[in-house]
Amino acid sequence: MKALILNSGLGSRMGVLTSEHPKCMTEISAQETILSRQLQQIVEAGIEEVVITTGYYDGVLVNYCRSLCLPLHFTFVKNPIYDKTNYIYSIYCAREYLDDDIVLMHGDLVFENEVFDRVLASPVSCMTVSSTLPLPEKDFKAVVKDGMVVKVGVEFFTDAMEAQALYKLLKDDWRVWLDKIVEFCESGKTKVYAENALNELDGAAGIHALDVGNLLCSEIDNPEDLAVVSAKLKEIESRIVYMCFATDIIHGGHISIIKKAQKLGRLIIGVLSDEAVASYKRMPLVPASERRLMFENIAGVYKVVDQDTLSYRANLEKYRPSIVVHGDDWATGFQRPIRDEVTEILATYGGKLVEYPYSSDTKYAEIDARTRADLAMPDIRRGRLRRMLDAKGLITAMEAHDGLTGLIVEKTVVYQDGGAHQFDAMWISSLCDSTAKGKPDIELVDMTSRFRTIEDITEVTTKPIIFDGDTGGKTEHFVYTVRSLERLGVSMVIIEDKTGLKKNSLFGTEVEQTQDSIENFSAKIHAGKKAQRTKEFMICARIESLILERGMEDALTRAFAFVEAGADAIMIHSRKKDPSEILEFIAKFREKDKTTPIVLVPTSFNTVKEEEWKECGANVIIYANQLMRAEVPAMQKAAEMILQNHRAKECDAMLMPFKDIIRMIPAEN
Ligand code: SPV
Ligand code: MG
Repeated sequence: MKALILNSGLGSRMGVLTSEHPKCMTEISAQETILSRQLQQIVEAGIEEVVITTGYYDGVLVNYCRSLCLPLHFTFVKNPIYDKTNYIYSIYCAREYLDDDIVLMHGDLVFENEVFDRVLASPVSCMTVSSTLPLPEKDFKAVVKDGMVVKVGVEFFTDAMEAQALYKLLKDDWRVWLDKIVEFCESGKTKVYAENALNELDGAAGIHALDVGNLLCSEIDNPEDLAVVSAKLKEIESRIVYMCFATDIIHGGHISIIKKAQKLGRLIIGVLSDEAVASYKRMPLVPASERRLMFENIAGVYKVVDQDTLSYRANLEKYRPSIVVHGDDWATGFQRPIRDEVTEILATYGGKLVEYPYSSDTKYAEIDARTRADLAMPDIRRGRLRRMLDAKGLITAMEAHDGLTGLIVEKTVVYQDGGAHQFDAMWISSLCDSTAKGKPDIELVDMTSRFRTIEDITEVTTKPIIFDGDTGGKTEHFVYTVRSLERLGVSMVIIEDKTGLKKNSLFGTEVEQTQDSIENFSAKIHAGKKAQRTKEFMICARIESLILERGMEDALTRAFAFVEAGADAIMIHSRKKDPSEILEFIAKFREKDKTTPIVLVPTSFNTVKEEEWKECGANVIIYANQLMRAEVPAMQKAAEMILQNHRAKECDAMLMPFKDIIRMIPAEN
């Protein structure tokens, strides 16, 4: 594709403004002339070849073009009789350089970037027209029939639209018009418009009308036009354009959409907070503060701001952008409500949404896959729990006891309110790990086996892991456990302040259970903290006082002592249905300690919703056994049905179709 700019004319209606240079060198702002703007737009469109017809002050024009130092290859063609002919003859002079697709523009034309983008994106030959501007008395109008331009000239008023000499012409269509131009010039018709030749073709050049409405696309004929166009340009350039990003890696697809958005005005980029990103996809690899820096360092980004929620409302109300830019992927799917809210807010003040096609390039999908693979690595996985806690305030963990349940925790997503809700972490429960092996929950399944379960899960997932360490065993053993868990990429171990033969807490006082002394248990925590090698690993002290009916005071005394001993978090447990003792504990603990995370396992006291837990000061909610308790009755039922019917047919209805289960876990490639 080549650009052809017609700059031979005298520009006599500009008065003194063209006394020393051609009209195209007229300044339209402090930084640019008509020509420098056109050339910059051509460069940004990726066009490298420019043919410029010259005449009036041709030497000045040529020097000026070279002085701009743009990455363009210029061909200057002088119309030697520019003062006696019209630009049809200039094109004729340049004809040997025009054997290509052409974008043709008059040298006095100023258009905003969106107009040029639309012209270049047109798959067919086109001319810019406006269906909304009034028909000018003396300037070009196009007669448009069935979307095609059939005549162009100042004399047409019927079926006509305001038109500007900005064309994209595919090679074959251009050839038809150029042949006619040649015919005209060779028969002496050199004082007419090139469009007079076009009009004789009766639409055979296949030029479509491209309606640019009220977007800026105007020629500058006189000082009044110059004032109007300059003012409009100023307004366009001070327009605020807003985009929001959640990504932690910037690739070519992002840069390309940013470049497009920059052309629409001053680009403000909103960086989605870690909490908001984690709520709809995953904890970002790079925290928001660093993601801000990435965008601040992209040339031409006007400003980078925080966006704290998935909803754009706060920032749209604050910055009132004229344009919001987004990929078109959110028009369907779970982000639709966010988009609807954006369009609704923009409509209240006349802003508009510009959507560009979402890049489904496989190389970007590969980057995403690689990022996911990184998330599974121990060093990257381990620290994410702490970061999520900091970012979200409250996180949820669901029990996983093997690779399959790990995958369910990893992949289950529910779309609500424009967000995607999912579990933040996985809980490797001693109860479920033992039950899966048909063993009682009495620390019978040894650590080697428990670590094997962790590995089965880490092999196929990326979410952070909270490990149920039972009592932690002997202090001398616990220090080894801590380091092994760190190596496995586990983020937190929870150990309970019991000693002797541990039984599951939900038995309560129905079985004999001994609570460890504050001193012993504090020493165990202290030793664990001293042994750990990574700074992010967390040891959580679990307090059994309420389970063993030792009272609130005992629970609180222990909690403060264990924090003092180095515990990074505390877990308070209860087997009552009524959550009030837990709520009382949280309130009393928070009177003195505002920061140490509080972990809950609301198996019995299951009526309180996550948001309420967050409000009252809890930080980690563990769903400790629900997947196991869901699978056991389903399996028992299937087994019974087969036994009852002496065949499998009857139980088929309650089973996952065979074709689904064999495809559920795709092979890695
Ligand atoms: C587990 O899941 O193994 C626990 C939590 O320790 S509870 O069963 O409630 O004691
Ligand atoms: Mg347990």
